[in-house]
Amino acid sequence: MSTIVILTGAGISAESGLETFRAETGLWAQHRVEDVATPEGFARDPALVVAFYNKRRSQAAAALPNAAHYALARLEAEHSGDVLIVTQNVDDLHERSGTKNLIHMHGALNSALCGACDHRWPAPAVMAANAPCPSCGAPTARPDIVWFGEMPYHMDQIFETLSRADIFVAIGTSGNVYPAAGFVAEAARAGAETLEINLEPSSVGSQFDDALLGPATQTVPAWVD
Ligand code: BJW
Repeated sequence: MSTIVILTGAGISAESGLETFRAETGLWAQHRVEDVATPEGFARDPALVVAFYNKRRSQAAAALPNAAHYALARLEAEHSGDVLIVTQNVDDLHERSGTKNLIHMHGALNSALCGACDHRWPAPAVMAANAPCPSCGAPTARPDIVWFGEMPYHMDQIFETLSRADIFVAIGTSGNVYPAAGFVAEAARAGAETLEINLEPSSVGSQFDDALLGPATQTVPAWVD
């Protein structure tokens, strides 16, 4: 029974209408990373950061899973071994398409986190800056998002699964952000076959055994079926 690890990035949700980060007109062309995706940016201007994630939460809520999300859910349901999907995305389109074994390594728009006591709770549709934590009462609620310089979630479980992976597939991610960009090397070291599915080769594309180029709504169902 084989173990399949799938890493997804913003490209899998692009055809659901959610912007990627590094496209010419993507999120990083509209906002300075340092302002909206670092703990220092949040400390400087919490209202700006909370507004950035409120807008993205409402866009994600209005989006629908696409054929690529559904194909991965089908793969998980039908594969006789383990399938782990590790997403860098903070939208909930994988779970809404039926995926169960899922890790949100960069956090989730629908979750709030207390910067003081680490308590988590469901984020309201519109978060307020400096809202109180429902557990400890400190005015330190923040989006439950992993910003630059912070430790991504569930790294032990991810590396443990990569160490016994038979197949590793990266879908719609540019390979610019670590530690996710290093997963292909980790999987290859463990002896896994590696496949990149993307519109174009990523920054770490040469490290994969194979590539399937094209829009995810076509390439992912074609690979799964
Ligand atoms: C399609 C498509 C279609 C489009 N079909 N495909 C120097 C060297 C190494 C590391 C570092 C370094 N200096 C600093 C670091 C660490 C830093 C880092 O990597 N920096 C780089 C800039 C170099 N990383 C961190 O700080 C991380 N933490 C960390 O490292 O902790 C220490 C640690 C050490 C060792 C082990 C473990 C931990 C934290 C990173 C947090 C990233 N956060 C963000 C923002 C928050 C989430 C959010 O707001 O949504 O996460 S940044 C942003 O980039 C977001 C994404 O999840 C992430 C990746 O982006 P993604 O998904 O790849 O999107 P794009 O836009 O880049 O690419 C889209 C792709 O889709 C493209 O390839 C298109 O071709 C494709 N595509 N349409 C198929 N239809």
